[in-house]
Amino acid sequence: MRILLYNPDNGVTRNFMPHLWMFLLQALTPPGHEVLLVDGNAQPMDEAGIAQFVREKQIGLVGIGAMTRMIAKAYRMADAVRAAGVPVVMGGPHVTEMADEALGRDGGPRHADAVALGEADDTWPRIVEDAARGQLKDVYAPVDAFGQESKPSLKEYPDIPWQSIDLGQFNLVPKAARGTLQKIGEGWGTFRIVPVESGRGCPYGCEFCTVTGFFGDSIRFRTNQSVVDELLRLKARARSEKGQMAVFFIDDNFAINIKRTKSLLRDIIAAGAQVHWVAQISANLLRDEELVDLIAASGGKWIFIGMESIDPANLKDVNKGFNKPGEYAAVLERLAQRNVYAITSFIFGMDNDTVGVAERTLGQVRTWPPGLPIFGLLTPLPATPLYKRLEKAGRLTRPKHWQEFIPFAMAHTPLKMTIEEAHAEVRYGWAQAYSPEALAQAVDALEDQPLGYRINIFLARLCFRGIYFPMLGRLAWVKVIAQNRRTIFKLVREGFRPGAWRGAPARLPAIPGQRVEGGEAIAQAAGGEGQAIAVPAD
Ligand code: B12
Ligand code: SF4
Repeated sequence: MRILLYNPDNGVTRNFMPHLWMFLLQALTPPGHEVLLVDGNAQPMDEAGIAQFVREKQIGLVGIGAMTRMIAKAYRMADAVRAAGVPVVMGGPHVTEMADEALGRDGGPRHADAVALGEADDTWPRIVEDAARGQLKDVYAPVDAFGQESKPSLKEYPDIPWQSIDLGQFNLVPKAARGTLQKIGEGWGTFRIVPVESGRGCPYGCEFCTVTGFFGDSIRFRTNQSVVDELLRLKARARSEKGQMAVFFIDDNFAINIKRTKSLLRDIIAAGAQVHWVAQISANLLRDEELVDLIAASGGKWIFIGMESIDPANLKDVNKGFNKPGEYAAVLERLAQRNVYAITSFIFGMDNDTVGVAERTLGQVRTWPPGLPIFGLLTPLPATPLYKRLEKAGRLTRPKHWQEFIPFAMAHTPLKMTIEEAHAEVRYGWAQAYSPEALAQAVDALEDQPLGYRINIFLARLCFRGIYFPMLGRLAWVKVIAQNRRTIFKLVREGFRPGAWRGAPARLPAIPGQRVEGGEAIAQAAGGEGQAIAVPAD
């Protein structure tokens, strides 16, 4: 049987990184079946397009995975596939929480023939075999022989064959430049950001987050060896195609067990498996100097930190009191001293937020080393404690907000400002943090650093700007380049100055004797050429 795994586009930004679930399920598919992957962010497709695709390729089963924000598109695509006579199985966080919606058991139309609940590592082979026999069940739940919920241990993690998978749709280097760039240094003919997981689960249970409920609070890790081997395969692939690979460790909290993270990073260094990487780590875990040393030495370049708010009362409200705004500056400085920078994520529209929260937050951000601030609105995702609290209090204004997804729009009323005021705050945050002046300041703040770093922070900021201000068309890029022409000219002029590409490499050495290979890739890793991303709450 030929299977299509499809991830819908998010409708806001382009793809900068493929979704891991597709590669994982592909690797877990029983022999005898062929699996094709289509990521809508990289290969845009509409309903007619997918129906034609499944007919032309003679697909026997379509698997669709989606987050809440893409679920409306996912349902439309599923409907088109089913109308073409091909069964659809859906999985991922949204349908796990809203299985009845996908199966049409809540009074609405049915979109999926089957739903895979939770982690599907163990159920997927069964789903494929049932589909091949034409006997798909409605619901596949990960349970053991006694009917108890079971979670894959990750100790036996499949080898994702990165060396041979078709990654054509995920090259971030524009076609026209590939030939020339292949010849530069170790080669830049391809640049890919690849998701790798080293563990699953987070016990913190922040009120707005799906993760603790979905993956459970028991944390599971792959073996160090399995992660190291995967990185080595990725490096080999990059070398063979004269390109670059960067990794996004998609673990929700990459340092949730500091001892184990240190041991993994040491093993990566010992095996020469360093690539440039990004990971999500909560601020409280970055107090550990040795951890930060190892992050830098093993290739860590950007750390995503879910700061959420600079107001301790807000943090307490959402069960994230372990975040201490008083220590944010020290954490960021500790990273910056090792040339590791931070993607700092903030949520507005929290219950203690009042008008002016964006400017108050920016006031702090401006005192920190330059990074990539991002701003979102508190969103009640289905089945989260936040959703339940707001529902009980009658505060949801759009209880099924996913049925008509609107980017950056509240679905409930905050306590101390109006919905419109919350929207204005988020707009202000983006507009100020990504204005030409703010970009110029970020570049200037790194005056003592090699030019490459400064170019990277500039490019990353340009790309991140697109999370809020869509930059999907050529015209949008031309406009933004024109607005930032002064900084661009400045960087170009400096490029011709002798010694411009050298400079104090890091204010603190990483671990002596260790060297990370490759170019300064992670700024692109964070955004990618002509791409923009939106990042999770951490
Ligand atoms: C990496 C990541 C991203 C990446 C993008 C995705 C990518 N290219 O990988 C980035 C950083 C861009 C991102 C952004 C956002 N993210 Co995000 N992200 C994640 C993260 C950390 C890892 C995803 C992952 O690969 N997990 C590992 C794989 C193995 O798990 P999985 O995807 O769930 O797949 C398993 C099962 O769900 C199932 N499955 C999944 N799909 C399918 C399909 C089929 C057919 C079947 C059978 C099974 C199946 O099988 C898989 C194996 O067990 C998750 C949290 C998490 N730990 O999952 C959040 C998460 C998915 N993100 C979330 C959110 C909210 C966002 C943002 C909206 C945040 C924001 N405010 O901006 C944005 C939106 C992005 C956008 N523009 O669309 C939420 C989604 C909750 C929900 N109900 O939708 C999560 C769960 C985190 C959270 N805080 O709750 N994210
Ligand atoms: S927001 Fe981050 S720290 Fe909080 S529960 Fe989710 S993954 Fe864990």
